[in-house]
Amino acid sequence: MTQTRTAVAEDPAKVAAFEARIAAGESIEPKDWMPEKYRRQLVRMMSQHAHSEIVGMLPEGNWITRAPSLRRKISLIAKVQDEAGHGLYIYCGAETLGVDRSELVGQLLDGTAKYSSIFNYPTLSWADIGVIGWFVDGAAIVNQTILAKASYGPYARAMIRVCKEENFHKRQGYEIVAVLANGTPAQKAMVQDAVDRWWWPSLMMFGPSDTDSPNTAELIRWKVKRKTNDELRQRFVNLTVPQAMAVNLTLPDPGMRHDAETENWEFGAIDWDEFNQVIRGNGPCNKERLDARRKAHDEGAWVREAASAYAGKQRASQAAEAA
Ligand code: BYC
Repeated sequence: MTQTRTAVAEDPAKVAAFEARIAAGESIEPKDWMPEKYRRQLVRMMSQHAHSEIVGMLPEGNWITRAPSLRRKISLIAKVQDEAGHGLYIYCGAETLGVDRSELVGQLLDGTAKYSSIFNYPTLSWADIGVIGWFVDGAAIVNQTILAKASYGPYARAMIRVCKEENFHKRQGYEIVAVLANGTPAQKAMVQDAVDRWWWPSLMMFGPSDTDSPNTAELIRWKVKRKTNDELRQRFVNLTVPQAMAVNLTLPDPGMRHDAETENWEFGAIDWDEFNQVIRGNGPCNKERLDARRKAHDEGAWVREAASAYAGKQRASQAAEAA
């Protein structure tokens, strides 16, 4: 089955029953009837999410061989391995919608599928590893805690485990940041530089502003998204500003101010031209990331072949036993 099934007129009674289930807060499960557009929106979102987890292993993976101590190396290996696990759960979840993982991976490798903009920036210093855990996993927690209440059961359930692991990732990142921020002047300058480079791209992770987000209204109506891009971005800013203050680091937004009435930290204008360039494939590392994924895919062909051959033998021996 492919994502590009031809649109057929849907039975209005089935659509109404589906909408009523959503309104009642019921969870939609793989064998339940669902509108084709709901299915397609989920395949789009879940596949992009899975791709982000897998591509997201690359910037941090670059630092495994250069981690400054055995303890840091062990934590970083565990974190990067967790991201692979998240990608696999979410690909499995997407497959419950009747799409094949190889098709989705093909779309990533041929450049037609998106993955999170954040992973198209380079990791220039060890401090970047701390800041990614703090900002990027912190942003992911804000987004994914809400997705754990999404109307599609397999996606929501995957998010529960993912969020538990993301909490460890965030803490290992923030701890690296706190140690560097209390270290030598050179360490403090290194971590401040990482904060300056990652702050704005982290805010872009939440997607375009609500007024420019074509998918939000439909996804909110179907309770896939429970908060808008701007609502989640604001929540992330509100949580992160005090954390920056606690370690005496400055966020690169001189106009930021606290609004006593709304209790929000108001932030400056996001560079949407930069965001659009990155999601169109023109970010600093888009080519490098896709080249790395294509190389890994080609070099892993023998593993897929061996696994298929083994599964074929298992099937044959089970059939022989049953005969
Ligand atoms: N980057 O209508 P909109 C992680 C696209 S990995 C790239 O607002 P939607 C981690 C969007 O797809 C966590 N593209 O879309 C891993 C759409 O394009 P199409 C990744 C973006 O779906 C390793 C178009 O722009 N998290 O945590 O309503 C190490 C219009 O946007 C981005 C997820 O994937 C972006 N930042 O909302 C460390 C969460 N933003 O498909 C950490 C799941 C938007 O129409 N996804 N686009 O061509 C979501 O929550 C939502 O899909 C989004 C976008 C908020 C991202």
